[in-house]
Amino acid sequence: MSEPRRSRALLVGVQIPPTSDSEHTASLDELARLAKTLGYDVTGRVMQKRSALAAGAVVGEGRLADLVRLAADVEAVLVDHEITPSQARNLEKATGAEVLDRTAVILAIFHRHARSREARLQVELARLAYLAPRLRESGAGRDRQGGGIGAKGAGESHLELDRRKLRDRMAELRRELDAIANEGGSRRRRRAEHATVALVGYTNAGKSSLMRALTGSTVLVADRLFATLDTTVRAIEPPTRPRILVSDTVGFIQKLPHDLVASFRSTLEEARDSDLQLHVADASDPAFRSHLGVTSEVLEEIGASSSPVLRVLNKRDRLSAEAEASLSDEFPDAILVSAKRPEDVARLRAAIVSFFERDMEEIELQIPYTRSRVLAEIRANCRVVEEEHDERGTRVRVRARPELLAKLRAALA
Ligand SMILES: Nc1nc2c(ncn2[C@@H]2O[C@H](COP(=O)(O)OP(=O)(O)OP(=O)(O)O)[C@@H](O)[C@H]2O)c(=O)[nH]1
Ligand SMILES: [Mg+2]
Repeated sequence: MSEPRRSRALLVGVQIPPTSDSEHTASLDELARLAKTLGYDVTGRVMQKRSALAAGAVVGEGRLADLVRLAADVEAVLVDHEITPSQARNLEKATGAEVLDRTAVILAIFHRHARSREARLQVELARLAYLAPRLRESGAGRDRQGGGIGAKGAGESHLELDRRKLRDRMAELRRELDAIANEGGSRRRRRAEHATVALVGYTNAGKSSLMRALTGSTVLVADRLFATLDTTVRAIEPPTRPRILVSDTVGFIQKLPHDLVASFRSTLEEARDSDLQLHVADASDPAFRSHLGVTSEVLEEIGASSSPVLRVLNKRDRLSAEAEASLSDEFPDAILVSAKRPEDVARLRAAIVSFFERDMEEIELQIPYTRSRVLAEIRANCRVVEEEHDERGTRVRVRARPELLAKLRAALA
């Protein structure tokens, strides 16, 4: 039996100053991985240096001939930056292949990987946000046949109608997402008493693998980009006292469009509201330094850059001893781990626990026997250092986060 033939794709990259050669190549390598995630076999690359992007053509005349020749047997041409509808049309005409820009490729992956209702709504919103500014040009032909001069009262032109429909649908999607976010908001408030850690970082860095290892959850781990689109929250296992909750969420990538980031707002709130962010990077990827930079930039963009950060350099099992040593020198505050090594995961767990230890306070509480519920809550959520029983009730010395201690004090007052 033969495998169904995979689709083939040609990559096109235009290097515009101040992008360096190595940045340009890294960006195309990434596009190749995005293509592979979508199921394409990449057959070649066309690269060109230009001083600026031209209005009509993606590449210059000379390169276009090469491109057309190389595109003869591919189904898709993937362009590494955003292009206008007319550029896409021109290129489609010239090559006979489907033309997608980088954002369209990412959106197609998101569309394929979205599972939950929230993720699906977020992806649809992102797709419409991508289409909206492109509607003018692609709808221009039909616009002329629509409500022309003298057609007053005949209503809107097709273009206006399309635009209005798009706006309405986007507003509806935002309302639905807000409603989901509100449910999430009350969940999050309930969690406010717990210590929270957010796993954030570049796509494929190993966030979900660490999530599994730290919490024993069964979130999806896959060697493809944007495997995770939903946010999962689980407590660290074996349990800590107090409990520490870990969240795993969508990954980042270079040139992630602002609208796409914005549409994942509610899932990324997890990162914003966390007490500690673990910035996970794949240390075996030569580009991981720029990945760390992108991670910080995106977090800043969504207003989630105020939490303390612990850098986690993952996949150390793929590094030589020398590489490990030089990374430890370069990133003295980072923790170097492999999600596949239990002793490393234990070390990461210990680092997380000790981060929260620093924040904890110790107090003594007197709990009357009539308040057994409070005692149960203390046992569940605090570290009990000492416990004594007498005729008045139970006296405990407990360590916990100040917010929780304040709540317990109030409950006993
Ligand atoms: N060798 C090695 N591979 C790892 C390690 N951690 C994760 N991987 C692999 O890297 C790939 C991506 O891992 P994930 O945990 O899905 O990465 P992620 O950061 O959640 O990625 P997205 O959800 O797509 O953003 C998988 O094939 C994992 O098995 C590690 O420490 N060592
Ligand atoms: Mg993941």
